[in-house]
Amino acid sequence: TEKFMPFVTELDFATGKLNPEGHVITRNLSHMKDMYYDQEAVRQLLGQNPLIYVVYNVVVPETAAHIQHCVTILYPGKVGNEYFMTKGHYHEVLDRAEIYFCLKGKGQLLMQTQDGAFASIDMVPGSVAYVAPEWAHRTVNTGDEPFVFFAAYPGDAGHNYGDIETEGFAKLSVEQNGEAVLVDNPRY
Ligand code: PAN
Ligand code: ZN
Repeated sequence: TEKFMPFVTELDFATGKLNPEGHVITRNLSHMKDMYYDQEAVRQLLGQNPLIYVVYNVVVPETAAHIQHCVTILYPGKVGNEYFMTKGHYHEVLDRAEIYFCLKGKGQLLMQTQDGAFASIDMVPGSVAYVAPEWAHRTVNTGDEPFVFFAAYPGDAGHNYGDIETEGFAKLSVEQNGEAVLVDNPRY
């Protein structure tokens, strides 16, 4: 069999972009409108349909032998008083862990398990967070500049968005008096 050859991707620290860009995923509000709590605020913002995040994925085979890696640029903003966030997911192969390394901006990493545990980690440049096996994960931009983080995870992990689409996360990250606070999700 052919050897898979080593290669390098350049990450621009100023923007978070990868070169080559790889597989690019963009998420606007319309891609995740049901995930925000304040549906009236969603309706008001949908005309403008803001870009919420972009993911640059280095393309490698999706097998256990490989390590998927990517950069997420999560833009600042709010829907009502809820901060812009990623969709969030469990890995399709539930016990596949992940590392998140914050490069720029600030945010929160929200995590939960199927048996009801919840955890959150504040991320600033230099924070290296370990998403342990079996934890769903979502990031939130609590700052006023792009929140940029690098991620690496097993090649066969896959993404399960369905469970989060139906259940949401146990906590919402909202601005209260200029501060980011976690509140119980009334719909959870
Ligand atoms: C990350 C996420 C990325 C976007 O690379 O996929 O930040 O978030 P969603 O996938 O939840 O939309 C990761 O956790 N990969 O496994
Ligand atoms: Zn993941």
